[in-house]
Amino acid sequence: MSKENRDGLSRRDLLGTGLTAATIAGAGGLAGSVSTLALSGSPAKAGEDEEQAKITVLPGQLDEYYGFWSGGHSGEVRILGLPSMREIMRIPVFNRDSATGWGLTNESLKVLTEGLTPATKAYLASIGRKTFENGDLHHARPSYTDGTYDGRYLFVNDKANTRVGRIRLDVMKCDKIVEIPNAHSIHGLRLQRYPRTGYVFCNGENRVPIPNNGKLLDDAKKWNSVFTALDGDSMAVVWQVVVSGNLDNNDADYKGKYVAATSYNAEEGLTVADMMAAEKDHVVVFNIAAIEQAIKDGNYDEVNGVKIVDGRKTSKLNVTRYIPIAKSPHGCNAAPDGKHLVIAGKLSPTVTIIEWDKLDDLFAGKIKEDDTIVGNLEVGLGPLHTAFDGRGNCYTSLFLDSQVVKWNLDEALRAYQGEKVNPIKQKIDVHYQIGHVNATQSETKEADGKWAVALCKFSKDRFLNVGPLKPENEQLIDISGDKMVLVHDSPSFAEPHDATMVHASKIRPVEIWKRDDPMFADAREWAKKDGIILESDNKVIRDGDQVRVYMTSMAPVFGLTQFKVNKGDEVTVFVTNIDNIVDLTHGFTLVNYGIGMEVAPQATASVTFKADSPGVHYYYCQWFCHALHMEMQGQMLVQEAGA
Ligand code: K7E
Ligand code: CUA
Repeated sequence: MSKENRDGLSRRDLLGTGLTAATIAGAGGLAGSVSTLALSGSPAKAGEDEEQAKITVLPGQLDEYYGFWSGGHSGEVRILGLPSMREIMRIPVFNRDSATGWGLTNESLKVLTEGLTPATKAYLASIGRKTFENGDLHHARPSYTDGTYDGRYLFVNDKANTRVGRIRLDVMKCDKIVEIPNAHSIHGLRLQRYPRTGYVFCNGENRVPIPNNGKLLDDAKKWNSVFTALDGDSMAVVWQVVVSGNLDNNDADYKGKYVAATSYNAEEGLTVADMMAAEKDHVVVFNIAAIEQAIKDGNYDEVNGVKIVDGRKTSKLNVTRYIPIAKSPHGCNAAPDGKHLVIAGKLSPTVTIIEWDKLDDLFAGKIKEDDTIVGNLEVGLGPLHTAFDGRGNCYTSLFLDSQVVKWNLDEALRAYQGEKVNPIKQKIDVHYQIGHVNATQSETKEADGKWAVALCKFSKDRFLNVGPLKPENEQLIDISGDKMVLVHDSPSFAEPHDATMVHASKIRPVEIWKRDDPMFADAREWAKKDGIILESDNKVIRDGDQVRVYMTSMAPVFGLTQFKVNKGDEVTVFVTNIDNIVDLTHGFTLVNYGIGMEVAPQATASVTFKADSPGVHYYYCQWFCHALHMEMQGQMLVQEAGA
């Protein structure tokens, strides 16, 4: 590793002391301040073996937690095990996936297309596409019942193309994607915690004309951000609220009454300079019952088929409140005590604590916005997100300082009352420029304070050099004791955006598909029409120039080892894996046709294509399944017209 860089400083030489954190910040042109606290970033030598033993999951042993990782602009979700940090599985969502055929199969294309708006479908058709090919998945949140995880679903946002997806945790596959009308770019995404999910709350980040149909282009003052409530069961948009300013992150309380969102650009400007003009921005609070009442009372507009309630600052409807906060707030995290909400300052070196229960009085007009604030603590530079350990401590990521700061919530409340306490307990270096921090079960009433994960935007020199594009770095921190201890570095390809860690006992995936699964309901419909029994028939059905090819797969043979079609036919191949054996997945890859798909045990998968390339085309099973896996193949014969 070269010692020189643009600053004439080696990053590696600069690790591990308080001075260096400030030097890095300064060298990078970032505002620097020397922390007054002693830092304790590197694992202490004594006890290091003990720490490594704690995170060692021996071969054959299982992890204690599922970590659901947001894949950022890769568009996917990854499942890691904690504490080993082993990547166990990838779930394609907004991306394409060569291994599983996500984006190629009829089943996945249905998920990827059915929830798009008519305008988007028309636009995509005009450029010859069926769906978007990219996504930006920032936040993955497991569903709740009564304030803790219930193992049903994982909801995810797409900042790039204004969508929300749902992953079924029984099969670990995405089963629904909806585009959110009227909003522009879904960023913050959190879930109703009580009584259950329930609502999925989605922050539309950018301000646009509503409807965004090519009018009002020069009148930016009339543009707005939109907050959306989806029904997590049906994935239908239930209602929207127009707000003032731009929405960033959000979170819901533990009583099912309120959602709060950080909001920047109170100025409603278009340029960064305009957006930074005012001293204060806001936390927008949404009163769920009041919004539902406004809808009942008919106090809404209907735009693109969605009921929109006016929640701007000027609204008389009493559905929102704007709590002034230092400008450009970012993270919005409900504490597991059920009482407090922690807002991270981003540009302000502070966290601000809001008490949920005071919001009743705020909406009743008994107190002022500022009266809901019960704490304000200076924590360091660039505070972004906060995690909790269930023992009253908070862990806030500091982007500019490249640190995680541990502070005590109760002491922060007391300090705000004037008591002489120092709520800051420890700061630990992380590498480097941390975005999210999260901890095991942190976002539930069962926060258990075992492990935290620092999701760092830069790895710089922490791993072998792989060229100009470096991996990011996710770091495991032991938070079970008095002191945080950094115990593990994991490189990560774009992007370890955020993660939620769920105790393994909460997640109960199946081992084998059920034959009546909704994922392949369409295939069952086709089979019924064609008089086919998917589990046993191997037949070609011709219907004009539409050809449906039904076959089973059972290691190591396809039920059909050859079929013939005519050039120009529209062919649909249905493969049903009749192996009733755990971990016996087959595949179907059609050579020189750009087709490959996964067929897991007891699943049916299908793909439709035009047989425009004549000749002999082999298909084979690409998923290793048997000693004779190589021999698991067949041929599609495509006959030239008149041949
Ligand atoms: Cu902080 Cu998109 Cu979660 Cu980025 S948001 S860090
Ligand atoms: Cu079936 Cu490989």
